[in-house]
Amino acid sequence: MSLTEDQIQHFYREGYVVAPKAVRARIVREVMTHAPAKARPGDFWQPTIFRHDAPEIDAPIHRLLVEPGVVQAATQLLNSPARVYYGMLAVVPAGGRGLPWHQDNQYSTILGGALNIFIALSRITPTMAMLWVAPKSHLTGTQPSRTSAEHEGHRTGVVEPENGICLPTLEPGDACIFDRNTYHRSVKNETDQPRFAYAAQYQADGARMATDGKKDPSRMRAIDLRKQMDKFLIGTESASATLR
Ligand SMILES: O=C(O)CCC(=O)C(=O)O
Repeated sequence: MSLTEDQIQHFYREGYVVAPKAVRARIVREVMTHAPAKARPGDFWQPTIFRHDAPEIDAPIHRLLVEPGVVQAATQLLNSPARVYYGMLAVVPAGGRGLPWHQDNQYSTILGGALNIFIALSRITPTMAMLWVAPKSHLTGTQPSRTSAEHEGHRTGVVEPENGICLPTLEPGDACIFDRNTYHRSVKNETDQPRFAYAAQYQADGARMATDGKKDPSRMRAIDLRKQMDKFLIGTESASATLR
């Protein structure tokens, strides 16, 4: 997926951009032959997190991190080779709650460029724990945060944004790309079907951790991770050659 100049300007100006058809339908279908098994009973958002030290675990799901169109968009927006920072399948069970308003940088602060690509794996309507974003909230940098009383293990902004908008329906493979400082949340899944999405997070090649000013050596370039993951995706299409 190659983003247009208009889409790139929207991302920088508003802090997010919607990218239809970011992931090929065939790849979404393949991922969705594995993702439903990760849904657990419960009434709250459920992650299945990529492990940098064990990329073979759930590779048929985490392959989205190295999907060429996704990496291409990250590379364009970061204006540098993209390093994989974090990846997770995010399921919101039927009737379950999503996450409170937060900036990803309120969990761990990365300086020098980082973003999140929220990929719909099922059709996500506004009442299905859809993603909300607060336009332009990236412009004020990383804001004070606290642990959320209602969402165990999660952070939320001390001051919630007042200009949040709910995204329109996303079809499987559509994505919303947002800056690591853009406030976002998801609300309740009011339907009787689980919501499936994948959050693919990248940082610029030279980005550093605010805690110690160092580069994180565990965060590989997506192009290198793809070569590793190809080994665990035997029988499926290899895309290494098309990655830059
Ligand atoms: O899965 C969701 O509903 C929200 C994802 C999210 O907040 C994140 O990836 O930081």
